[in-house]
Amino acid sequence: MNRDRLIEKLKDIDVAGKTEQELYTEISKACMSEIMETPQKAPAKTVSYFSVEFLMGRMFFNNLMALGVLDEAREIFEEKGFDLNRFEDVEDAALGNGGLGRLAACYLDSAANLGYPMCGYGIRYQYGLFKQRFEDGRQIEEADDWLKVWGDPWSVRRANEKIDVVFKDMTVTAVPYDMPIYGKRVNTLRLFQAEGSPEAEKISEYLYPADDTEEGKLLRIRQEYFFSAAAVGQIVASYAKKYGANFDRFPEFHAFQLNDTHAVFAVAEFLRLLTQEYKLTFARAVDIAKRTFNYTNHTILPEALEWWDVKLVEKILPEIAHILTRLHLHAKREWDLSYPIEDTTEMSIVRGGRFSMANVAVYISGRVNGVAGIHTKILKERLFAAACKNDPYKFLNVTNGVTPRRWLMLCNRELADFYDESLGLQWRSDLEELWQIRCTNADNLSKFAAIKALKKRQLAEYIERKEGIKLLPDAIYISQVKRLHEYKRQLMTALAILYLYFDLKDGKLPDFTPMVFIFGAKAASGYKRAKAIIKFINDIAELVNGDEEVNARLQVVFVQNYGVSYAEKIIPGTDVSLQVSTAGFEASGTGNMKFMMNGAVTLGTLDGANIEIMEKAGGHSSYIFGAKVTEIEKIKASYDPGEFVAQDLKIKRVTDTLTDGTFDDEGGELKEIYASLFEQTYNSPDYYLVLYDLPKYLEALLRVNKEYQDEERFARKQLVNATRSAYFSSDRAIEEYAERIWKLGGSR
Ligand code: 26V
Repeated sequence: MNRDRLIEKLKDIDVAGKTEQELYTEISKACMSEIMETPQKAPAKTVSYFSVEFLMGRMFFNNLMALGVLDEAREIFEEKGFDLNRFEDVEDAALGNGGLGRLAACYLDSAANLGYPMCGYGIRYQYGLFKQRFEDGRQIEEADDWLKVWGDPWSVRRANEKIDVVFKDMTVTAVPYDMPIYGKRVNTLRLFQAEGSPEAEKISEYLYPADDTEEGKLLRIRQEYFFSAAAVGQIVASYAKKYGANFDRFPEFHAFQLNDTHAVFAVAEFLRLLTQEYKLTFARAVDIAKRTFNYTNHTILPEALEWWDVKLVEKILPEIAHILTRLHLHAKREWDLSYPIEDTTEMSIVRGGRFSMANVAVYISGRVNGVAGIHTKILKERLFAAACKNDPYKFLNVTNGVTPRRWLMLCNRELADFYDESLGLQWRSDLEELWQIRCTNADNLSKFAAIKALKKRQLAEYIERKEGIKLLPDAIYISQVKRLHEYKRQLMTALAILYLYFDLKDGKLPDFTPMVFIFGAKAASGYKRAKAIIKFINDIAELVNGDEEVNARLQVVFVQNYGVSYAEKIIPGTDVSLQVSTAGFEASGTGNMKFMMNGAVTLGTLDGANIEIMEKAGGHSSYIFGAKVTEIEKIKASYDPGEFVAQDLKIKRVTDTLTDGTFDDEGGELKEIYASLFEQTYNSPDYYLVLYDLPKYLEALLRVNKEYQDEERFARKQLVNATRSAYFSSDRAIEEYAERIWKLGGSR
């Protein structure tokens, strides 16, 4: 990359008479041409990162920053009379739905920046995660036709590298689109687009098509096999071109990472190629696979674990079904020979006529990891207990991380500038340097507080523009932004807000510091209860914001279409980060890390990476509450939410609003929520202990409210969080993967 040459190219771009889209494409292409000319050292060993989601967000600003031309480009175009901020309307590449997909994007960024060779493989969905807006407080979904207006100048179609993927009933062409990931190395994210018949093209149409029908399930299986087989096919072919059919050395040059189980068909395809095309014995092929594959688990929720009916797989992929069945027998024989006394049913690949994709992954992987300390412990003790007993060294923890480039330098340049002025530039490549910032120094504190205040004003302006709501200027900004799920307990926050609302109306909170609650979340299309919770929160927002008696002290806003770009605004402008999942359910969380990096304090439960965040920030800089994972089983044994509420009339008053006509419930949403709390539905009543933890949650919120009054002390807590966040950089996480899992040694 030649920076001067790029600057010249940018200067040569004429803005006159061009549409925003034309300019966007032209500037992006100028950057791309420089990126593509960067010379590459041939890697010794490459990581292939298989993921069904890559939540890249907007590439424009990130890439200009990575190329070191963002500021200058702004000036160049300013002079030409064009404000680059207009590209804030460019669609996010939202080819993912949450933490798992955003993690993949952060890891690509870190690997490139650290100089590790890593190639991401996934699907180039024509439509990303649906766009969300609210109508009468309800979520409305619209197709995310992300390519339509702005195109995709950051990817290159590689038609000459297409590959056929063969199903029993059709052959589909997988055409790669390569997105360069610029850093110390230029890595690639390769997304395959399905081409051929209209049926074939459906494969890369939507992210997570509904799988409640057989047709839907078959489509999901097709998607998974499609990108896994395309990637494996290409990698294996290019190896064979160099080394012939001697695959013994394959693991020296390749490490495969399965980002959850969606790419587990890659295992079967790998075995198929090695045995059928290159004539290895099955046992040899399995041995090589075992030295190549690794698996990261991202959730213990039973409904998210993948099981595919053997019959269904046989229908469209008979050979793959056959190989998985053979692998099942192979594994069983191996266990029988090595571990004669263990009952291995739990770790079986085929169980009850279905393939357990997680068990395939665990069996074949050299390393299996969880994504936070507590999560890995749960994997070892519960989900994969039998496998762990047989092979304890296979399991390890790598706590997640987030890229400080997007989540600090890009989204909070004021804070980054402050660090530059205080420390020089070294911290930018080694976040540990931030430890040197003195958090007790009055000057530092007032500078930090001024930055936080500025980011809050910027956020308020943004929300006003997008949602038409003016946030209270002098208030504590408290955010809960993440996918909508019962275990994440947005409902508990909603009930807490109602509680505060009634107390304020009753004059019971005389010294209350104004609080603004900001929500952002999409509910999965078919997840009725999650949608009901959105409606409920919007009802509460209407009640609270419209009530003159309280609306100068309490405010609620649920932003529409939350995604990566919205997060880049909300996170820096937040004082308090809500991470209140039921202990044991949030594998890690990564939003919590982004908030910490931007100096929000965590108010949360001892779950996922919160535990490690609190350890690093120290008890004084976090607000911890709620049932611990070790207590939950015991609590549930005797817990009766009806009885619990009857003993606390103030809580009862809050839950009564779900049925007493406080809110109109024409759509039956509130009834649905009420049932989830007090009746046996698909889960036991209040399965996620929303009511049980509510009193303690309120205490913690009121503690924050009180302590915020000492502004300097609160700013100190925030600055401590920001400057102790190095551990949660994805650079640290990738170093761990490189060393402990991929064994990249001298590969960079
Ligand atoms: C499951 C399903 C099932 C229905 C269709 C949509 C859908 C989409 C994704 C999943 C699996 C979700 C797995 C996931 O995103 N886990 C998150 O991974 C993060 C990165 O490790 C972690 O921080 C979060 O705690 C974890 O929930």
